[in-house]
Amino acid sequence: MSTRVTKKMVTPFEMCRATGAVLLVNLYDPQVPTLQLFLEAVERAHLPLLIVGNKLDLVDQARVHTVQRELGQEFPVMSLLTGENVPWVAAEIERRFPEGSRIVILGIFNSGKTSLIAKLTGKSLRIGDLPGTTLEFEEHEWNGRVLIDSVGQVIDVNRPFMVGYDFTGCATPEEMFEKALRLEAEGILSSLVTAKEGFLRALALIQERVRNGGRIVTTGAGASALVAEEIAGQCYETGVPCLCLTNNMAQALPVSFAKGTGEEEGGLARFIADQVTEKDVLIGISASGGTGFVYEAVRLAREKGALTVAITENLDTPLGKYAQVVIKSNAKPEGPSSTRIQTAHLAIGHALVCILAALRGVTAEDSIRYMLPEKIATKKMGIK
Ligand SMILES: Nc1nc2c(ncn2[C@@H]2O[C@H](COP(=O)(O)OP(=O)(O)OP(=O)(O)O)[C@@H](O)[C@H]2O)c(=O)[nH]1
Ligand SMILES: [Mg+2]
Repeated sequence: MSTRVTKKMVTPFEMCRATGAVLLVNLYDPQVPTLQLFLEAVERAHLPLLIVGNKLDLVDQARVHTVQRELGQEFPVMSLLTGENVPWVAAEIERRFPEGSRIVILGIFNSGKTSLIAKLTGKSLRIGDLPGTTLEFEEHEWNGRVLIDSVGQVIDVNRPFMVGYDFTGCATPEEMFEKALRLEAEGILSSLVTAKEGFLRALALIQERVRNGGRIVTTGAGASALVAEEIAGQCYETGVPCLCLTNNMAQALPVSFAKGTGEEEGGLARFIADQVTEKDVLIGISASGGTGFVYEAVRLAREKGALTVAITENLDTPLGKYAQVVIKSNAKPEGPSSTRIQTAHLAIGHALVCILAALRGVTAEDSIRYMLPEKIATKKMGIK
């Protein structure tokens, strides 16, 4: 089974026979709606719970308060990187969960679940900033207790999270249809707050680049490739020079590119970054923020002076770190399938291109002109 499939597998929460839970909150990118689902699941399972905020080193006190307010809970905060408050948290885990406890460490990927277990047990474990470093539940002995590492995407097996929507309570296809469309719209609306600041920064910087003759280059993989194509298409229809390069086009581009795609993502990243000049804008789109060639192309393009923008759901990822400006959607929670995220990314892309066009004073007449087919005289069939 490939790791990708493994990553998408949902491990039953109850199967790990936990008697207690620690929920780690990534203060840097808390993803409150998803945390709320974790809280509901823990409550339904009647598990004693300790909530702990991590990555204190990356945020200020005001941020901590905002997250606590949004989550409706006060909780201790620590930094596993600097060690701040970690001894206190370790003592608190011992105090709350008696010997013999089976404590499941929950939290969205990259919240530091495995880092916490490594710190407590002194073990050397697989830790990394790619979403989904831990792909299975793993048990670790600690002080007469068992710490259970979990997969960042596991939320609640009582709900059908393998699909984009939870149709619980829908009796007819009609109700499902209404719910699906409402959920898609909600994914866009809940991105309003998280995306706004990055969007406005990106807009101003892109406007300047386009004014100075720069192009917009878009990239993404799979469903995000479709978003990349759509953004580029809209750019073209509003008179912005653009280029879209995705792994969907492997067969249509040079051999070295196709080869690079199949063998390692580095070749593709280099190919994309090579097409971007220092005048251009590279927009990398990745729902997870962990698509290798996308974040690597962004890193390389930024190195040569291009403006780099990420559209992603997850700030605390390689793409989030490498891009100069991040436009963060907030379309989760919905489990491994990401329909709502793509819908939100499309809406963000449409807004970007249309606002750019409005600010450039593109008129209806202009835009019709950009869309009209232009005839070019060509030879007759059969003339060699
Ligand atoms: N700045 C900072 N980084 C941290 C802290 N704790 C963990 N990290 C980093 O965050 C990343 C994710 O850590 P992991 O322990 O792998 O997170 P996880 O929750 O197990 O992630 P998954 O296995 O993907 O679900 C790693 O790069 C860690 O080094 C912290 O307190 N501050
Ligand atoms: Mg982990």
